[in-house]
This record gives sequence, C-alpha cells and structure tokens, in this order.
Amino acid sequence: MSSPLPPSSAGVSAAALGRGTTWLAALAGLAAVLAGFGLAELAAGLIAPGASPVLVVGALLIDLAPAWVKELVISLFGTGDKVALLVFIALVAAVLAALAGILEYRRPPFGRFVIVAAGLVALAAALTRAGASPFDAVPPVLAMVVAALVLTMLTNRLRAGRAPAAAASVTPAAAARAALDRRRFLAYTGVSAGVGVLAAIGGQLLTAGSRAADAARALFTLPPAAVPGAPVPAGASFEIDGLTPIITPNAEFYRIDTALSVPRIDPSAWTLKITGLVENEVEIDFAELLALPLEESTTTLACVSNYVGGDLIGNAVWLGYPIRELLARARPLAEADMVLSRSQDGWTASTPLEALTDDRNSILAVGMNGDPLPLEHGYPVRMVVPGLYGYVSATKWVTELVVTRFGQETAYWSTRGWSEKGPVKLSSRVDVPRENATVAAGTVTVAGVAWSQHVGISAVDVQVDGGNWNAATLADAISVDTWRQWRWDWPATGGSHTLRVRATDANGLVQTSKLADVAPDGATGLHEISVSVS
Ligand SMILES: Nc1nc2c(c(=O)[nH]1)N[C@H]1C(S)=C(S)[C@@H](COP(=O)(O)O)O[C@H]1N2
Ligand SMILES: [Mo]
Repeated sequence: MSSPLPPSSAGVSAAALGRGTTWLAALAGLAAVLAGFGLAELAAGLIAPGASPVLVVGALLIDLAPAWVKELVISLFGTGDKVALLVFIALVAAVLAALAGILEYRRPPFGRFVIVAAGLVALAAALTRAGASPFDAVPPVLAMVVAALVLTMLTNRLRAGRAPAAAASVTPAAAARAALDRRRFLAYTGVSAGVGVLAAIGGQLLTAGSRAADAARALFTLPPAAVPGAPVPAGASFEIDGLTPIITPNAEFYRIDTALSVPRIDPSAWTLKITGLVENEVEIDFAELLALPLEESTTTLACVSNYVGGDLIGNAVWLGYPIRELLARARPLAEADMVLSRSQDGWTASTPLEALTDDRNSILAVGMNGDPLPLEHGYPVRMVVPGLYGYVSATKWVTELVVTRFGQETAYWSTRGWSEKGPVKLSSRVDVPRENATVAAGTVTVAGVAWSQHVGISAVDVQVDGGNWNAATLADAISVDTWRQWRWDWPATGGSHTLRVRATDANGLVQTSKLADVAPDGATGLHEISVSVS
C-alpha cells in the first residue's frame, strides 16, 4: 500500500518482505486446493461422473439440511437454490484453503491436517451417495493428496524466500536472493492454480461429452397418446397481459429437487420395479412402458414450499401410463396403504396407495407438453399425481415403487420435519396488476389463477381495501386437476389500494385467511397486493 518499493524489487526492506507473507501463505493454500479440486474434477470426468468433490459435498449438505434451512434457502433464492449452495461451498472451501495455507506456513503440518480432514469429509460424502461405486473414492482422495503435496511444496518455497529476521542483517545480496525466491514462489503458485483451473475445465468437458442421456433424449420421439387428453377449452384462457399462461412452457416450469447434478439416466438401462407388499413383483423397462397405451392428461403441479402468492406451481400436459394399471399387475396386499417411490439418486416420496389406485390421472409420465420429459423434470420417467404436493408424489427419475405402510417407511422430507401426507391446499394468486404497480384510474383488470387440485374451483372473489367481496369471472376449467384463471374489472379510484383474492372450492370450502407457514404441510392465507392508482 504505502510501501515505497514493490515487494519483488531487489532493494526491498526486510519489514516489507515480512509483511505480506501471511497473505502469500493464504494464497499458497488457495492455489494448492485449486490444483487438488481441478485434478479431482478431471478424474471425475474420466472415471466417476457425479463423484466430483464439490457435487458430493453439496449433495451431502442438501441431505443434512433440516426443513427450516430448505425453507430459508428457497425463500431467499427460489429456484436459484443450487447456485447459492455452490457459491456457499466455494466460499467455505476458499476460507479453509487460506487457513490451511497460513497454518502450514506457521505450524506445519497443521495445514495439511485441515486438508486431510476436508478430504475425508468429501470421501465420506462420495461413498455414502445412493448407488456409489468404489471408483467414487478416487476424486476426493486425489484432491486431498494433490492439495497436501502442492501446499507443502509452496510453503517450502515461501519459507526459502523469507526475509532474514533482523532488518539490520539484510545485505543487498541476501535481499536480492529473497526477492528471487519470492518471484519463484509466485510463479509456482500461479502454475498450480492454473493447472487446477484447466483440469477442472477439462473435467467439465469430459462429463458433458459422456452424457448418453442427453443424446438419447435428443434422438427420442414420443409415441402418440393412445388416449388423447380433453383439449384445453378455448375459454380456459383470458388474453390478459401479465396473466400466467394456462399451460406453463417447459422452460418456465419451476424446478425443485435435491439433485445438485441432474441425474442422467440412459433410458435403455432404465427399469421400474414394483416391490414390497405385493403378490407379484413387477419390473418394466422403458421400451415396454412406451409400448403401453399412453394417456394424456393436464395436471397442475405445486410445491409445498410455495408461499402464498409464490410461483412454485405450474400446469402441463403430461403423457404417461396410469400407475393404477401397473399396481393392479402387482396386486398390493390388503394391509398396504402407501407407496414409497424412489428415484435413481435415492430420494423418496410417500404417496397414499389410494391416490394411485383410484380413478384420478396418477401416471408414470414420459412426456411434458409434447416433449420428452426435460432432464431436470425427471427424464426418462417421473410420477405425476393430481391433488398432492410434489414432495409426496411427483418423484422424478423414478426407478422403484415400494408398496408399504405409512407406519413402516418414512420418505425423504418426512424425516426432515415435513408432513408424511401432503394434499394440495386451496389457494389463489393475483398476477395482474403486479405488486406495487401504478395504474390509471378507471376500469382496471385484476386477474390471476386459483387452484384446488382434484377438487376444483367454484368461485373467486376480490376485495379492495378490506371492503366487500366482489365475484370474479372464472375462465373455463380444463378439469378439477388444473388451476383456473379468473378476472375482475375493478372501478379504480385514485390513491393507494390493497387488493386481496379468495377462492372457493367445488365443495364450498372458502380459502382461509389464517396464515400458515409452508412447513410442515403447505402455506395458507390470502394473497394481497398493493397498487397505486393515479
Ligand atoms: N427425484 C426427485 N424427485 C422429486 C424431488 C426431488 O428432490 N427428487 N422433489 C419433489 C418436489 S419437492 C417437487 S415440488 C416436484 C417438482 O417438480 P418439478 O421440478 O418438475 O417442477 O418434484 C418432486 N420430485
Ligand atoms: Mo416441492
């Protein structure tokens, strides 16, 4: 900062040489860890896709997170939760790396101990993943060994370039030698970090190249529906700017799951097993599934983490085969009351057996809005169950259905404080005007959506500033399993106003104004927005 000469200058004082050493030691730690991480990414790309230390540690953190953390992360970052987690891991790793560098410089071998400890956590994370193989140990072990070796080498370099203790004893020749060593240290550090970054990029390219699932999906064409869905009625959709489209395009469909790296399943290797309390275990592969008479249905999927007014909900036309038919082949025993569906990555959901055997459109879906399921939405096969939140029904990348009892098995989120059953709650949302919008006085169109999957919506009312409830006009329903658009023409007068919406379901149940948090079984309350009228 105020140093008269740059540190690499031959005439630098001992004090100036000593000052920056802590930072340089931290830098050595960062470079060493970068080299280790990078080579581990490369190794993962070559032999163990999915076992990258960053991803396995991230996955472990996701699995360890209690319900309130999930809720907090989703409320802060929404569907950007995974990017937020990766940034968090990178920051923690950087802090630990810098700490390891300083410790190794001041008190060897404690810096290496930090690295070995972190490496063992990554190793444990890699080997406890669902479907882990012994090869998955290679990337974390490599990261640990490389980081420890590079750290030792760099801190030795740094010590060689250390200034003599007393300023008085620094001869120009000694100072010049120290400065040269310091430049060498910086060069080695730069090379280590550079190798790490290049190796990480190489690893990314390799995993991208080996993505058989992407290629298979790109070549795959959906078979036609044997039972086409009822067409979406023209009257199901008001043409209003800013109103949520009645069918959510795939690219805009919310995504919520615990999968830090999207499972990539080769459909030719995919099977679904039905096991547990059944008379007859069933196993079906992808070709067999596609050869069955597939049915089309429109179902609105909602996340239990959707707060009142939130956007973790979407509506799609799904193509799939009724789960009820496959369960009929398996013949569940009389005592069974639940199906635990399991995905390829080990995630589970508990669905009441009845919701899968009654006449609703509970399907094993292969198509979404005319396309094969997108990878993030469960390719090649997922479950879609009308009327239940996703966490208890909508298993993506599904590979097993275990017929069981609620008393016997507990699903992923139920072991983390969420309810074991999750029927979707009656709710409604204002889409236009937007929160805090300014509109012109006169007739203002207020519009939004309302849903009560598998029951249906019979009325929607809008209230201005706590006054009377005004009946909104409902668009045509597609079915009881989908959301419904509504609109109301508001004679708006100048000033600030609050608009609230309230839906009534087909059973006459009126949406409650009582506030409930999203945990443990879904939010309640009325969506309210502020608008100023000029
Ligand atoms: N395998 C797997 N399936 C899963 C999940 C998951 O974490 N893993 N999350 C569920 C949750 S909580 C929801 S809300 C829906 C979301 O489905 P979408 O991402 O296709 O919108 O998927 C469900 N299926
Ligand atoms: Mo969810």
